[in-house]
Amino acid sequence: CNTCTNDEADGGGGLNMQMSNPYLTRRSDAAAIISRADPVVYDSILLEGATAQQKQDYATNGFLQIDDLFSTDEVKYLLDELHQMRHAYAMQQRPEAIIERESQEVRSIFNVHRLNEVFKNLVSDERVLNIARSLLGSEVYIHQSRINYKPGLHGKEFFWHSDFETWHSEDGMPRMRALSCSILLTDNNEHNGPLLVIPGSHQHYISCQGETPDEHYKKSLKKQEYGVPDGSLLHYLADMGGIHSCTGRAGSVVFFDCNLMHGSNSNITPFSRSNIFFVYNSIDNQLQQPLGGIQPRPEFIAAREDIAPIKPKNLIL
Ligand code: 6CS
Ligand code: FE
Repeated sequence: CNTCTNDEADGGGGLNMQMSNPYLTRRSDAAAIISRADPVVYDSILLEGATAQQKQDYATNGFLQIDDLFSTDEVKYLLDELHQMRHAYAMQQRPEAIIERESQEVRSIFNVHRLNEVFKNLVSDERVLNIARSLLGSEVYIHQSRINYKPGLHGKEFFWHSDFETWHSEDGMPRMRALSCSILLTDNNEHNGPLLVIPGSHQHYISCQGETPDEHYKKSLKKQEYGVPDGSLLHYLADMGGIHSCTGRAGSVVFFDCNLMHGSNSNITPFSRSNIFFVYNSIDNQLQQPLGGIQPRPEFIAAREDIAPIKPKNLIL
């Protein structure tokens, strides 16, 4: 790559990464749309989990919703844990607790699979883990976990974005071989800010304009302003795929590809929209250096240490 400067050469973890990296982003003031250069479903006959139909739906749409996977009693048990954590962490002002920008409400708590025994167990529940392993075609580990509380009245939006665009540029995640598993712990209806997705958008990678500021996560987790897709390209994707609202009862689960364009609206209803998110990453897709020579994000946002395959457990919570 005889045009890149030194920092660009080191940005992707070495010159060869720069030359072979189809997912460069935040490198200039120009946005671009690029075809996905990775499979969506990494098929493996060895790993039971998703059915053939579920794999086909996930490959086509970029997401898969399975309703009522967890019972009402299990949801209540998990919700109690959620509320206990919120109270404790808000009081302690820990870095993992992200406070809403216009209120003192807790927006998110990160790293819950390492901070809480119940959620540590939940990531190995075969009802979700095996779907993830079978879609990613390998053993998996947790790249990131978080509770998004989206509290009633004050829960603010998450603007449109591709998670992979952030995880590739700010965490050095090499390829599109990760997915988010969102477990609905309160009813997600058309009023209280459910996950909005653009079906099929996972097949297109939007390279974003601008340059990642230092310690970007201190702002982006409250309101993302870099790595935000260009409006005309968003329009193009939405014209092509439409917008789908992932509404569902508490206990339902939405699996979505790391590159699916998604977001959610603010919640002005009095009813919280609280979901827990586990990001399963293939064990063969571990983090390298972020793009552009920026500092890696903290361990509670992007796991680099103690990486090991998660073994499935048959749990009744
Ligand atoms: O920066 C991140 O990793 C987080 N940001 C968003 C908006 N979604 C993915 C992830 O939680
Ligand atoms: Fe996201």
